Amino acid sequence: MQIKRLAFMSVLSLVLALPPLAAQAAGSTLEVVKKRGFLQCGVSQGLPGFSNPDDKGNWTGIDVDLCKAVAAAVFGDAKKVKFTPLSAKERFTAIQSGEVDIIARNTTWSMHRDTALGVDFRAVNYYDGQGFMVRSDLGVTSTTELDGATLCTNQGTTTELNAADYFRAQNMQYEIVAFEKADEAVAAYNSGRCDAYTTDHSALYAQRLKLTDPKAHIVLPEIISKEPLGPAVRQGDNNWGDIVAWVHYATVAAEELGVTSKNIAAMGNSQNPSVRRLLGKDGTFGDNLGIPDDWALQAVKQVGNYGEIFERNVGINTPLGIKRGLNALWTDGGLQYAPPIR
Ligand SMILES: N[C@@H](CCC(=O)N[C@@H](CS)C(=O)NCC(=O)O)C(=O)O
Repeated sequence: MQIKRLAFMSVLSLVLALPPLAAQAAGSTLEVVKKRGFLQCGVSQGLPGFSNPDDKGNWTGIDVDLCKAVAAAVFGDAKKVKFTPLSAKERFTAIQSGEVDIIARNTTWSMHRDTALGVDFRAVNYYDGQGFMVRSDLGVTSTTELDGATLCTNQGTTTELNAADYFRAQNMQYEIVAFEKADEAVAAYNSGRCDAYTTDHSALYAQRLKLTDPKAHIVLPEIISKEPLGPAVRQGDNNWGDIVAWVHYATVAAEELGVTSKNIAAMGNSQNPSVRRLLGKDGTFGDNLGIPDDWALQAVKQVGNYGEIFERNVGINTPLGIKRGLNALWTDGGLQYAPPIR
């Protein structure tokens, strides 16, 4: 009897020791964001197609749109977001310290970052890989011809580490010149300081636009690494991570279901159960996340589905001119796939 009583007491004290759900939520990122009235989003210092400010300070890009979509889901207003430009080196400290609520900064999801830096990666909004760019008149057509090359790149990136692995595996010599600011790396390459510029493939196309004569440079065909780029949040706030991940998935699900920013009003009358759940007509999916039930509707209406976001920022009709490739929907042979909303 005594033992039973003790066991009951210890279960009871455990239950009492756990703060109620509302109290747990009080210090949550969602509550902080709601109280502040806007989302604080960490982005790059300027990478066309991903996060790039114009002269008036308006940011555009695929990463910028992810944050706008989260703001639309939380506040019903995609404009309720401020952007903090971060160098590659600064980005993890900024999320750890609470300076930003999310980093959407062409950041590679790697095991070390996910497990040792106090951050959680929750989705991949752009599947990429590392490549090299050289001046066409160098006469090099493959990375296997880069023995002895000097490479310009950014500090604090996976790029430096991959280059080391690749040249070692190929038994080739190289010298790396790494800069804290991306613009310094581009300027150094542009002035002939390095034989090659190396970074994520998408960023090569973006940075080539900044060169004096973009047409005088070619991107070599090899991809030497996997760079799944995605948003990261502070470790330990699962609800906030869920919101960020599911907002991305909602944009992918919308593309899968043929829901666009243009037809979304008419889609509200759809009897397709998947569309109805996505748009918050059936179920309590928003409520489960702690945000309004029209969360996904607002994200897609104000920012677009994944295909619209991709095409607008980096797609074939933009200066970057990138094909969907790995970022096509899984139904088209790509890797973009949304778990079911049900
Ligand atoms: N995906 C890689 C590279 C990310 C990175 O910082 N790339 C540079 C080179 S293009 C960049 O975005 N620079 C833009 C900036 O710092 O504003 C990583 O996560 O380490």
